[in-house]
Amino acid sequence: MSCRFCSSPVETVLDLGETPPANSLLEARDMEQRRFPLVLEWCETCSNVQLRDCLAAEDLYSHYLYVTPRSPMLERHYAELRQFLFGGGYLDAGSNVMEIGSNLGLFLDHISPHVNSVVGIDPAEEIAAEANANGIPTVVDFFNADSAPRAAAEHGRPNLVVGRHCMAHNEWPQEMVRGAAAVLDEGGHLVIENAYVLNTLENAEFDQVYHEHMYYFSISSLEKMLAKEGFTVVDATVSLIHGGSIIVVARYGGGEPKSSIDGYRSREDLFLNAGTFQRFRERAEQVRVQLRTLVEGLVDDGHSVWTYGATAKGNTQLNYAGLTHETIPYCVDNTPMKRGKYLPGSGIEVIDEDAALADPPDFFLLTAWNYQEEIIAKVRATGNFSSKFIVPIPFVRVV
Ligand code: JHZ
Ligand code: ZN
Repeated sequence: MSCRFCSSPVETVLDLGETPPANSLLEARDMEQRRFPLVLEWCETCSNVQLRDCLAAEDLYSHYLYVTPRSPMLERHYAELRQFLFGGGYLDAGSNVMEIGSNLGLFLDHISPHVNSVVGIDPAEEIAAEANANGIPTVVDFFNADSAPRAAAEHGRPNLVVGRHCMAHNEWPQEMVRGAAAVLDEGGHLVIENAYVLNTLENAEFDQVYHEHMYYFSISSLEKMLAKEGFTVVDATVSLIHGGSIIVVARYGGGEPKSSIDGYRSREDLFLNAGTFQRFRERAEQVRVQLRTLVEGLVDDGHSVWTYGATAKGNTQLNYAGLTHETIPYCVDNTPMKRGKYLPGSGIEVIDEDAALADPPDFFLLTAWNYQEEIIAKVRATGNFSSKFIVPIPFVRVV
């Protein structure tokens, strides 16, 4: 296979086998599921890290089940992101903001009191309908150079386009960048937030690999893609959200990068090499073996183990470790749309948080490890001090 950005040959980093798409939860456990290979590759020439086999966006997102959770950690993140964007002069009270893949519109809801206007574009019909019902104007569409100008004609031309955790969700992310170029004037900004490949590798987050994630961006790889469409990366910051994310600000029509960008580039140059990818693969294999051994051992000894968080990541963990409903009967999740459904691959039944907290298991496997503190605090606040938590990433441990 070859690099989708520069056509050079690529190397396989990690092969997680064939799995169903992570957010395709099942109505019934015995429903037929299509499986697709999950293979991560690295291009040494341009430092792009990509998924080998990409599914069509229509198949992945038209009936999407991921809705942004209500979370204090996310609320804090929105406030920090707003302060970063206002502090850098990328947003002000007169700004019009357009969000790509806005989901329920929680970020737009957060910033709307501080700016002139907001609009979201999201292909998931049911979720966009809910956003509109909650007062966040949301257009049902994939974001590209056709749909963005249509939305701008109806809702106003944006000064800032933001795409949070969606730039990697498409085989051809350039199309989203072209959509931003089609609606921004010179001096307008495109802000991209995405899981940061250095964190993914450093923390052995092999579970960030699932079919929705077709790219594992660095600042260097984003910079090259953005430059082709007339954007210059001028600023960046990192956040702990989702296991470590980068927030990159790109100015349309050129600009002067802050000196910090050089620092990111040189760290990436140093870190992205064959040895790093080999260690990543070895650590993923270690987690696979340890997780399976620990959970099966606990269940053999008569303990109950459920998972916490019907996450996309969790499905990669469970399917790679070969854990199913035979050892783990339930997954706890507070998303109404996921309740009563079954996790793809493992067939684990998703149950409501309240029901689970009333009659908890001996162990929770924290498949939503990115919300570790928040979830443990929530469980303890119900008076449950007995359930222990298995945290799988960056290494398997019980807390
Ligand atoms: P969460 C998703 O990944 C998918 P996932 C997507 N592809 C992506 O890129 C990242 O997000 C950013 C539940 N929960 O956000 C809600 C509780 O039940 O880690 C969610 O289903 N109780 C877009 O799926 C899940 O956990 C709680 O208290 O790996 C969290 O999913 C909290 C805080 C969450 O993402
Ligand atoms: Zn390449």
